[in-house]
Amino acid sequence: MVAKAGKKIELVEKMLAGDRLSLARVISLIEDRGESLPKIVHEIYPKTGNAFVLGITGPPGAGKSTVTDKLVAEIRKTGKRAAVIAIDPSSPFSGGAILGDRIRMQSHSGDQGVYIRSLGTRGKHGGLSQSSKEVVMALDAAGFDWIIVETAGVGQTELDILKLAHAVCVVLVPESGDSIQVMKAGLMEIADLFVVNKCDRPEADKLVRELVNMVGMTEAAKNSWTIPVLKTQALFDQGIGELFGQIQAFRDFAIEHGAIEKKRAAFIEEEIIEIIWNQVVQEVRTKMDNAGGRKLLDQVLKKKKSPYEVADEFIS
Ligand SMILES: Nc1nc2c(ncn2[C@@H]2O[C@H](COP(=O)(O)OP(=O)(O)OP(=O)(O)O)[C@@H](O)[C@H]2O)c(=O)[nH]1
Ligand SMILES: [Mg+2]
Repeated sequence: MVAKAGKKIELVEKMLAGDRLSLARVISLIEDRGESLPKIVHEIYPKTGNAFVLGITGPPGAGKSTVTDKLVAEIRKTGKRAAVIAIDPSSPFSGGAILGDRIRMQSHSGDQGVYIRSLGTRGKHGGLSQSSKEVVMALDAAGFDWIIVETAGVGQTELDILKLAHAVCVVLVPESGDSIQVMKAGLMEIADLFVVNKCDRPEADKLVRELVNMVGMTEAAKNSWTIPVLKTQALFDQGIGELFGQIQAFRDFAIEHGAIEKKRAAFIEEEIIEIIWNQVVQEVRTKMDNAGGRKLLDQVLKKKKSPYEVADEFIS
């Protein structure tokens, strides 16, 4: 897995020149995690660093894709280019979300300044976060100013968003349950902005009040940015302009305070560690597969040695 200098990958060159089909193929190559991956990243990486990455997370069916679709329209009004990645769009709530997302985002089809892509479930090679991080790199290099990453906030995925987003917007709905649940889900720690969507439904104001209270309580700890709680009816295009305004305000604030630079550094460090980690694991497996490893394993299976003893022996 070494990225040697030499012949440039034609596909990447075309992608950098703005060819969408090449971009799609580069993304597939990143997802497949094949042999060309290091070279692809090698060529893409120097062109990155311009895009602002916005994570949109929240419970299944909260309206994340609808909000995203309307945000893309706002971004386009500013003349900037937007890419959307939907990660693991597999919620049963909206019935085959990949198709659903396509339909919802159809308003942008034919717009060269918009690119939409769904990323499949966790592949067998490497984690979801590494692929999605490298796909973000590709989109950044391809010249998209905004990259919106949608993840369904269930379990671990909502934390994955922190590994690649410069800002995180948490979308909730009146029926999300009381705000104590929100706190439990750890969303309070990851949110830079809260959106209460589907405000056409009852109980919306109650959730807004609770969130505002909670934000107030944690404010002292966060000591800077006041997390806004915004009301939207994404389906009816209500409140989106305001939301985009707050997202831009957060971006400006974060840039001014050096927070984006810090995040970039942290993401790259994580990426390097992941690359090393994957190679080490690969190497250990290969060595384990050798006769010696097999013998050691047998000794553990026969209870002659403990796993720790064998691990120590193996390392030395
Ligand atoms: N009443 C109402 N419905 C909405 C609103 N926004 C979105 N919806 C609907 O809610 C459903 C789910 O919306 P999505 O945008 O797919 O939600 P999501 O969070 O992306 O869903 P998953 O990706 O499956 O987790 C769709 O039927 C939308 O039309 C809103 O403001 N009010
Ligand atoms: Mg969705």
